[in-house]
Amino acid sequence: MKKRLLSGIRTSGVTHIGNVFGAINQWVQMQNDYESFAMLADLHALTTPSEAVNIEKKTLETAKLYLALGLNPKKTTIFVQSHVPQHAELSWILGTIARLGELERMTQFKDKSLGQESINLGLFAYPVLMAADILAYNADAVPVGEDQKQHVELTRNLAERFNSRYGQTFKIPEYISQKSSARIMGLDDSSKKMSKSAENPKNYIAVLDDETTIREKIKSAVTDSGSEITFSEEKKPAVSNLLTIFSLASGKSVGDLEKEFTGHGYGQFKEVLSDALVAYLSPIQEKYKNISNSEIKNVLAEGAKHAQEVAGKTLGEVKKRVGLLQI
Ligand code: ATP
Ligand code: LTN
Repeated sequence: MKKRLLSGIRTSGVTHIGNVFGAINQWVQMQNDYESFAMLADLHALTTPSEAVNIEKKTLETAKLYLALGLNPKKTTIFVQSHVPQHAELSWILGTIARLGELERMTQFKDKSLGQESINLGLFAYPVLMAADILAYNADAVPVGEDQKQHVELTRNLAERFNSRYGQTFKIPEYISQKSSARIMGLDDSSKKMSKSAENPKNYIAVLDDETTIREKIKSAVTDSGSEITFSEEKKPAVSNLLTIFSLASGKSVGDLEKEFTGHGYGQFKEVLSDALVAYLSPIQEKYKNISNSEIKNVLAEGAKHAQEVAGKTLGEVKKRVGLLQI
């Protein structure tokens, strides 16, 4: 029997190349070998209300991008989190075994609540809902970027705690990442990850950015002192990040790129990098444009039906285990 994969993206902000290289490309590769579920995390998008405007539009947009980037609905169940009520139900049950202390230690919670006047319960409980997303499908593999590793670890802990308290129920999921692409840094600040909630759009290249925007953003990307184009995360974090992006977009190795650009300046390097990004993103944008709303809604309706069946089965088992009345 095939192993199961589940992952997802919050449907807020824009989908950027960090999301593609860090997460979605892995799902595309793995969909041949795994029974795959790709979720659109719209309930998670609600936890940051300032970004939560237009969730509906973002959900359709992100779902179309899943297809344009190569997810095949025949191989991957593509669905919207809020269409499967079992996620919220399981989240409540897992919330009864999660501890305040462990949730307070989550770095994403600390980062996102920093400087906020009031912090909503949803933001605090975010990782519990994420654990429910994963455990409702008994997923074996969760391919995500490095920033989500801590949440997968929490999921493992909750699954183990549940199993030891109520009896063997959940599989213990594995965090999967690709070292080279797990953490793409911001173009405006190479000490922080590229992020869809960055205030400055020059932080990221969005998958749907047009050619002029891509060229402008790469032109204004920060570099390091010195003029050599060499990979060293410690000494040249900004240039190393650009080399990583270049390598992922072009398929060339970082070593080959270093050789290719020996003796060349940043200006020329950035121009060729822009060419590579435009060449990488244009066909994806073309595919995206050709997907209609009705096509994607059909995919999501089919996906929701299948996801509900699978998650429904797990929830039935979980409710029995915790001793809720069955009639
Ligand atoms: P935010 O920064 O506002 O939390 P985000 O840009 O991380 O948003 P998400 O929807 O939270 O976007 O992430 C979707 C997936 O993309 C996750 O698996 C996440 O780990 C991955 N990812 C996000 N940013 C990066 C990045 N800079 N490098 C590699 N992977 C990333
Ligand atoms: N929190 C994740 C999105 C997400 C997710 C999941 C990823 C929600 N539920 C379940 C993997 C598995 C993020 O990328 N911010």
